[in-house]
Amino acid sequence: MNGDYLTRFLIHEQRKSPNATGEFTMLLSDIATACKAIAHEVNRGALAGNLGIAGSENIQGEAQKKLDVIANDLFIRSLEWTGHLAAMASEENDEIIPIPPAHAKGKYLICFDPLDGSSNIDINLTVGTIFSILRAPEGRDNPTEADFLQPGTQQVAAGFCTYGPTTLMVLTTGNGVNGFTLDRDVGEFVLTHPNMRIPEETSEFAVNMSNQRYWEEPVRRYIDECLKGKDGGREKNFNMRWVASMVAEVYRILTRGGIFMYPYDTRDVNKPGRLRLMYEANPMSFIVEQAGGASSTGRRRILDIEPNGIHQRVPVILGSKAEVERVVSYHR
Ligand code: AFP
Repeated sequence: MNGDYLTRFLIHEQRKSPNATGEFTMLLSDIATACKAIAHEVNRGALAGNLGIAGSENIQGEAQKKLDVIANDLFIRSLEWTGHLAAMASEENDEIIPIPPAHAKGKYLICFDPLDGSSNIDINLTVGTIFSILRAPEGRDNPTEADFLQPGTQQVAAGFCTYGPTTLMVLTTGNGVNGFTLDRDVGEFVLTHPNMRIPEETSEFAVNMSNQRYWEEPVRRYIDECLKGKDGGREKNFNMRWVASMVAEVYRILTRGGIFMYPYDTRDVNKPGRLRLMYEANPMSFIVEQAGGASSTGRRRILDIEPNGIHQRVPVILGSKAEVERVVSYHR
């Protein structure tokens, strides 16, 4: 209940599953520890020489920030020894990350974006970590990339942390969405936002308007109508937000509703969208649906997509159900 530490909440959740072994609970607790370690490095920023670029690139061809690399290393090192994971997949690593032979393996796979919103680091805006947990196939000692390629409906848990004015963790294990605030004095996450729900209606949209000329017609029509508001046939006027950090946008939508869009982009057929399915779109879609919202590419439910690669990109339209359904209807 409200005010509980994360550990007590996880044990309470575990008791709802009669044959739970506690392994899943321990994994979530270890992920929370990894996020606290990342929060510490993010919050030290320039004081620890953590700002600026690392001088390397990731598979996405994006210049890595120092904190991208620091967060990635921290997340991997905090989880590889736990014995709960069979393998990992990271935005920052081309291939899947095997568990070193020295450590026991577990029954879960994790996909993660260690530091989402990196373009915001040097300007001191909210960044975060996103993670998605899948089951590893039974009896497979060394999972392959193909073992990760499960539709989002197969996720057993998903969550994200925001490193902003407060450090917050949002988590779903399939029984709704709960938010936890880090109490730095104690060093524990505290349940402060139980049972988060997304209002079905909204008058706030989030999109990077500078890409407008690359959108498909249904998205252009929807945004045009939002911009015209009551003067253009909609029953209300709209407000706009764009933080360029998905964790911040999704958290805002969980607290007051909204629609977030990184839609299909005609620039590069190999990049149907900017956001990655396995460690951005799927975990956020699981969370949004568990909070009563909806999440679609415009043409199909994101959680139903059969992945074809761990770095696959998809268009993303998620948030308040009524607005997402309106955009989907325009695609028909
Ligand atoms: P970075 O991690 O490279 O900053 O990308 C963040 C992100 O994947 C997502 O969090 C934002 O919503 C989106 O990209 C911002 O994209 P633009 O910079 O094109 O607006």
